[in-house]
Amino acid sequence: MTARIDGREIEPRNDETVLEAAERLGIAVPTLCRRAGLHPEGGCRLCLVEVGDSPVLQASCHTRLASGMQVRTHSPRLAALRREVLQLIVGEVPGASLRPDPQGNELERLMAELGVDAGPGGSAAAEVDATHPYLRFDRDRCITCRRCVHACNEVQGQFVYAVEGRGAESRLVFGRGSRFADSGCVACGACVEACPTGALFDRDRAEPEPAERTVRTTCGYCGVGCQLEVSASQGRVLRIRGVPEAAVNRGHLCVKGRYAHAHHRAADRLTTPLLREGDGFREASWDEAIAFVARRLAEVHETSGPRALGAMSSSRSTNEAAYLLQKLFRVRFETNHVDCCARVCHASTAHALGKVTGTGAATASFDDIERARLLIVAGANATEAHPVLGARLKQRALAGVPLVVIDPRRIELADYAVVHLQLRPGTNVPLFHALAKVLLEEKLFDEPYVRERCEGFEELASFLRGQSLDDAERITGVSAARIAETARLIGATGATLFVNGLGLSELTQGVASVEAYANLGMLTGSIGKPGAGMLPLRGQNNVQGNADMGGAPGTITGYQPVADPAVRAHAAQIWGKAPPAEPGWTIPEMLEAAERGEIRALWIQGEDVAQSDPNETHVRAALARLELLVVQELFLSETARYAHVIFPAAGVFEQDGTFTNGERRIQRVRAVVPAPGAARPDWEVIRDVGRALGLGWRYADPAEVMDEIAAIAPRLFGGVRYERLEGEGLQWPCPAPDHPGTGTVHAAGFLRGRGRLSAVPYVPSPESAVEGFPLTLVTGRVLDHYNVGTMTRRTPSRELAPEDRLDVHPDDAAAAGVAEGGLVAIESRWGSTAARARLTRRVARGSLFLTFHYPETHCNVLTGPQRDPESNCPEYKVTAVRIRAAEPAAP
Ligand SMILES: Nc1nc2c(c(=O)[nH]1)N[C@H]1C(S)=C(S)[C@@H](COP(=O)(O)OP(=O)(O)OC[C@H]3O[C@@H](n4cnc5c(=O)[nH]c(N)nc54)[C@H](O)[C@@H]3O)O[C@H]1N2
Ligand SMILES: Nc1nc2c(c(=O)[nH]1)N[C@H]1C(S)=C(S)[C@@H](COP(=O)(O)OP(=O)(O)OC[C@H]3O[C@@H](n4cnc5c(=O)[nH]c(N)nc54)[C@H](O)[C@@H]3O)O[C@H]1N2
Ligand SMILES: [Mo]
Repeated sequence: MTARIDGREIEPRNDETVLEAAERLGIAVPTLCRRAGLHPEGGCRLCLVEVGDSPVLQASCHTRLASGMQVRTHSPRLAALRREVLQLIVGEVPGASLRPDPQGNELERLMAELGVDAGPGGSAAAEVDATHPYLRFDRDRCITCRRCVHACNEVQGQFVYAVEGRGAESRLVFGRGSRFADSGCVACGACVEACPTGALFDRDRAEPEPAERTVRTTCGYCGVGCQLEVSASQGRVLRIRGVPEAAVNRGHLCVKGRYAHAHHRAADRLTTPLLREGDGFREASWDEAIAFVARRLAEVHETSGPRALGAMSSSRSTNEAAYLLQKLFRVRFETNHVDCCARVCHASTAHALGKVTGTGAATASFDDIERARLLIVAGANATEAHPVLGARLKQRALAGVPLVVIDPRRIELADYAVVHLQLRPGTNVPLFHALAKVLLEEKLFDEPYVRERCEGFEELASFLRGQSLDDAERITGVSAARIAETARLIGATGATLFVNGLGLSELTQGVASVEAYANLGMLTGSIGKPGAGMLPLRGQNNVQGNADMGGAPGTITGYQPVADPAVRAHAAQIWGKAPPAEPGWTIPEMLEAAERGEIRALWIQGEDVAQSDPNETHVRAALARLELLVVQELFLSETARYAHVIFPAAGVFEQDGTFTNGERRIQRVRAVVPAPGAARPDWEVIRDVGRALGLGWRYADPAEVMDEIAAIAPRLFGGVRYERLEGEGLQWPCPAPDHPGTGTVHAAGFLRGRGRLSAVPYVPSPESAVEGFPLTLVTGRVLDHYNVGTMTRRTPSRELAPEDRLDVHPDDAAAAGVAEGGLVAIESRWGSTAARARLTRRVARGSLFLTFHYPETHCNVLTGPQRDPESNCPEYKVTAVRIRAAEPAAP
């Protein structure tokens, strides 16, 4: 039976409230405390409705619509009541009349609608809390509707707010502190989005300037690929919001995506091409700079051959730029020396998953987080490095889905986990094998799946018989009992979502770690199923895309191996010339060759290798030896200082193109503001250099480049066209114009045929027992800064994390005579630096944690040359170090 709302028929749905049903009919019921997607509060009394003949009014946000119900949402009686209620609410907020909201807000709109005026107001009782660089709180506007409480708890899971007192005496407080600055707020902005009165607002909301335009685009920071609504005026980004309906982020953002945008207008942006002159640079025209680069590259090619040139495409820039750069080097300079930052990032993950499944990308999608019955997060600090996904993981754990965290540090997610396996850095392989051993021995694995879909089972089984849990305990530091208990949890659940980060990749055993992790994915029958599978959290905004495009020495666009004659023949048809057959060098190999003088010319697009690559002293020596270094950059980075030519680049808000996120979703990037000065989009400049080299490249816009990408790699991108990328983009593989894209890969069988179980032996890191260097340094990230800090340090985020901190366990600190905040000298076999100490039990005894966000610390002088033998990924996660107090501890 149907129900009726305002006389209109409606079929009640499970769990739908009267208010939601009314919305479905397009009927707006006024409310101030309820917000779609959040738990209803039911406190404001504005959404009361009449039900049947009952004299008792019902809160529509709390009443389920049942069949046969007759609801009236608007009547003279309700209107009078709502006016009265709103009048009372407004009477309590002097701010509403004192300070009109420049952006307008829900309360003001409702007052206008119901004909309620602000009345005399009152005098401002409180000062606006302006202690946070991005958020503000104006108590005089707060109606304690608790929407911010719900948003903070239910979206981000940060639990910053509480309401103290009752009735008219109630007030919003910051749970952990009296001010924003010490509230534990992570500045995701969910509360600001939810606040109906403008009591919580963004600092840039106070901006009186109206937006000239608002453009949907993709965030330029991490590989989540959140969709942004960017408002701009006069060439400047004013404010950023999440796109509410976006598949990836559903309106949510993190501190960087939402607030850290000021870098685009930094005074030291590169605005004109620069040519080296003596120890410095002189300005040049585009024509001169492009002609110079074309001529010098051609000279090096002619005199020293293809092996003397190389390129690194930027994972911060677009697919179209990455595609053209690798094409330029492969076609014009006949070299496969092209690579990208995936090398120093998830190269091991991609290599291992490629071996195991047939493609190196995630097998699952972000939405599988909500579908999963068990979540395992290994070596990924998601709440800091992928905060929007981190928040979703946290919400699932809060909802009771078991979460297992595997990390040497007690990261925030570990606080929400049912099990935290706090292994020693670099010991993933024996830990994962031990888990697999228990699954096999106790017959807790998915036998039919393994029989039908996998190979290598007998080998793995006999290898695991030779392993012991006691050895695993000794090596990893995790007790055998803990391991067995965790394996039983996994076995009892079956299909599981296996999330991973760099803690599996950036090791000499990176590939082995991910192979052993993927064994668990196959033994549990997870790969190819919804709510399960392998979900590596990719790093940069376009690192997935960069590798997809062929930013790798062994594969052209679409992971097609250069060694395959059929691939070369197909490429020759489209490019007019085949790439060479021999795979080129990886980034570390290119830098070593440069140091030897074998590589003479390098083109580095938006990657600050002088700061981000390991063993910094040698990287700098390599850069200094180059005869031609071309750098495409936003800023004079540490690397750009070594350049002979610098091309000023348009940044994320200034160019059109596409990025591909960590779930293989190709999304549009759109110019919001013009690039400063003469800066130009990367792809355009590469095209023009190609033209200057006689390639006759015509591409008028990035969409034309995408058409060629579809043609050269039809199996993955054949159906990708710009027209199809409006809205939520497309997840590859998307082989045909009518193909909807692919959320779960390998559903119908592995791309490579059978999934490959791997009996990989454990080889300890060469840094694991170095005499005289007793501590293990782990390097990685914190929430507020991004990689080498070029961008976030040019925003108010600087105030959130002004300087680097070395995380030290209190016992290790005491042994070294180091106090909280004291300067610590850190030495490895490769170099030394210093940073201030933060004493914390989040790191285990014997290990330390440091970021690479600060050029002052330049932590990569400490990291060594070791890397995974198969993926060439450096071992950033394990370095043997020693520490001592660099200044006397306070008495
Ligand atoms: N705020 C912020 N977000 C970022 C970035 C940023 O710089 N700042 N960078 C982006 C990029 S490029 C990337 S690649 C991603 C990286 O994202 P993540 O991979 O999550 O980041 P990391 O901090 O490098 O390291 C992840 C975790 O690995 C753990 N770990 C270290 N050694 C081991 C080990 O042997 N085994 C296991 N199981 N764990 C270990 C560390 O303790 C750390 O918690 O983040 C992206 N997002
Ligand atoms: N010790 C240690 N070192 C590490 C890591 C670690 O965990 N520990 N992680 C490694 C990882 S995972 C990564 S991905 C690397 C990252 O290392 P990088 O790639 O060097 O780091 P980013 O800060 O992302 O810097 C890229 C540069 O791109 C520029 N840029 C931004 N947008 C654009 C654009 O559109 N066009 C152009 N041309 N330039 C642009 C920025 O100004 C910046 O200078 O660092 C690695 N280094
Ligand atoms: Mo990365």
